[in-house]
Amino acid sequence: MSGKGAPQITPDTTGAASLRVGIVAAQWHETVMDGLLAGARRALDEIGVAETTVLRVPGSFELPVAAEALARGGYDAVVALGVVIRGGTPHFDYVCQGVTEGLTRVSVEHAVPVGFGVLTCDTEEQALARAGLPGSAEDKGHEAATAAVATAALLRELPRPARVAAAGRP
Ligand code: DLZ
Repeated sequence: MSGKGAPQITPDTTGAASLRVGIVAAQWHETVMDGLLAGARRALDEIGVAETTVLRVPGSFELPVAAEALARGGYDAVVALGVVIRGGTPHFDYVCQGVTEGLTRVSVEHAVPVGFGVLTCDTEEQALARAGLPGSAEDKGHEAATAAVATAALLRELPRPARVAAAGRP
């Protein structure tokens, strides 16, 4: 995918202070992760989100279980951050697939938006270019946090019965 065609997203900040947002972040590839995490925090500050919890899991494969715990715990949105860099074995594909499917499942089953800030790259250079660091072309942590909160604000507009039904709760 290229970054071309990305929208300019401006979340409805009304009531943003009351949103509970969780960040789940892996620890592999420290420099890139520092950039993603800083970008996500900056986005939440700009929007005015007051309450943020950060869970640092070992690797990206552990992101879905942490996201699940936050979604189950009543958080309004989750931002998932990780960096997976292709190696010489099929491991990359299994980790990427597990994370993507796991986060999608959490989001849909709980009707809680999960911002997808997981970089899946062939090289570290590609990851650095997307990390929101000085010299990076893109800031995927900021994008993921903005998308998650914008979607949470949108869902909050729905009548409560629709939200509860979407999450499959009685
Ligand atoms: C094992 C592994 C490898 C090889 N590469 C990465 C990576 O590039 N990025 C990442 O976030 N995690 C990696 N991991 C760790 C797995 O995500 C996971 O933490 C371990 O397999 C333990 O479950």
